[in-house]
This record gives sequence, C-alpha cells and structure tokens, in this order.
Amino acid sequence: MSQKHIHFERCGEQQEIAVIRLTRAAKRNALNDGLVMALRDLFQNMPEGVRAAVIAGEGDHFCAGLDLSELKERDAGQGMHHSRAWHAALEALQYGPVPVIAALHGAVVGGGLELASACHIRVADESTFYALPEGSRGIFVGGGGSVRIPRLIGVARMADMMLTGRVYNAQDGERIGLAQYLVPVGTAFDKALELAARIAQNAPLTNYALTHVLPRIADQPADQGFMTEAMISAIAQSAPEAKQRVRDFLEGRAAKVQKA
Ligand code: 1HE
Repeated sequence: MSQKHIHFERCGEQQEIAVIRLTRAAKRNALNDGLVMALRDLFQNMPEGVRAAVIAGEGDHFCAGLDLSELKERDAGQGMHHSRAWHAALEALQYGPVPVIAALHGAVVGGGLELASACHIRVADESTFYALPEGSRGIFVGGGGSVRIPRLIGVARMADMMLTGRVYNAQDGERIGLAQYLVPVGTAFDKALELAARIAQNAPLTNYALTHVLPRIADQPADQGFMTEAMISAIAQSAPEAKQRVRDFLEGRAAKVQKA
C-alpha cells in the first residue's frame, strides 16, 4: 500500500510487523495536511494480523516537522482545527492497535519530534539531532508536543529547547530520555525492526496494557492509579495465553531472563 509521501509494507515471518516510511525526502519529510491525515487513516485502519509497527523517514532526516509552507495561509480558527487534526492523528498512533517504534536519524525537529514522542519506543542513530524551532519561528507546538515531550524530558528542558533554540545531539538526546536506544549511524531501522519482532511475540493483551493503560495510569493520582493497575493486572493474568506462558516457564519451556 502506498499513499502520496507515505509507504506501508508488512514484514516478519507472519507479516506481523508494519513498516511505515515517510517518503517526502526532498522536503525533509515535512508533514503537510495530506501526510498527517494519511498517518491517522493508517493507524485507524491497521490490517488484521499486525502486532507491532516501525516508523522511519527516507533520505537524510527523520522529519523536519510541520510543512511551514502551509502555515502562512491559516487564520486562528483554521489553526485551531489544524492542531486538533494533528492531535487526532497522533492519538490514533499512540492509542492505536499496536506498539510503534520510531527509527530516528538526522533531524527530528518540531512536529517531527512530536511524531516521535507519540511513538512508544524511540531508537536513534548517532546522526540524530532534536530541536523545537517553533520558539524561534514565533509559533508554538501544536501536535501534542507540550503534553508528550515534558513527560519524556521534563518541562524545564522543553522550555529551554523552545526559549533558546537548543539542539540536542544523539548522545545527549538519549541521556535525557528523548530516545531509549542509541545505535551507530544507519542502524536505527534494523534495531527498530529487531525490537518490533520481539514485541510482536508478547501477548496482545500485555501490549495493549502497556500502550493504552500504562500512560493513563501514569497520569492518574496514585490512589486511582493503583486501582487501575489492579484491574488491568487481573484482566491480563486471567487470559488463557498468560496462564500458558507462566506454565511454560514453570515447566522449563520458556527462556529465563538473561543478565544484561
Ligand atoms: C521544508 C521544511 C519544513 C525543510 N516545511 N519545507 N520545522 C522547522 O522549522 C525545520 C525547518 N527545516 C530545517 O531546519 C532544515 O530543512 C533541516 C535541518 C530539517 C534539514 O536541512 P537540509 O539542509 O538538509 O535541507 P534544506 O535545504 O533546509 O531543505 C530542503 C528542502 O526542504 C527545502 O525546499 P526546497 O524547495 O528549497 O528544496 C526546504 O524549504 C524544505 N523544507 N523543512 C517546509 N518544515 C503541529 S505544529 C508543529 C510545528 C512545527 O513543526 S514548526 C517547526 C518546523
């Protein structure tokens, strides 16, 4: 399946991994309205059998953020709807059917960082750099960045990035929590695929709990969080697949945790 500026394919032994590529390299994968809607549609209509997804950018950069050529035509009302359209697309990704891994390289800036921060895991290669140039362009984030990015790196670091135009390189990005994995140049996609294959083997209910329930627990007051945890924990362990997996371990058929 291929829409304009987005390419979708499936891989893995059972075609269980979706690979989504931004293919607008000439414009550094800047996200225009069509691309944002295509991403929303894709995550809302993920084919049956997909268990994990990888999103990557073609060319030298992951994503240069909002297509600034579209920004100049918008009034305040249209701007509001535009931001809400980004929210809908990135919520479709974050609270979609499968865990999503971002494979990052080059520029991960503005809306590109908003897209990456909606993913569940970020793998960055050493060419990656992160910035929020909205601050210096006289605008603000509008793709959910003010909600998601402080949860990764804290309010102070995000404010610094926007107030001063600070750019984080790949090493510092991993250090502060923008990415969970730092890998050599050119290997982020392979590492993301490896992780996706691993994630695809989990019980679907566990993956659902981690992508849909965990972030909501983290946003709840502790008392409510403990209650939600108790409920999802009970639901997960009551699944026949969970019982089988525990039996497999107890009877020596499942892998032990290996020392890192
Ligand atoms: C673009 C965009 C874009 C590149 N919108 N056209 N994002 C930004 O403020 C980042 C703006 N982009 C850059 O700083 C640089 O392009 C990069 C560091 C990402 C890459 O540099 P480079 O030297 O590889 O490429 P380039 O020569 O700057 O750009 C190549 C082409 O892509 C050029 O077009 P051309 O027709 O002259 O070839 C650029 O104009 C075009 N291009 N980035 C439109 N972003 C939901 S709210 C989110 C708010 C934001 O994301 S604001 C931050 C936007």
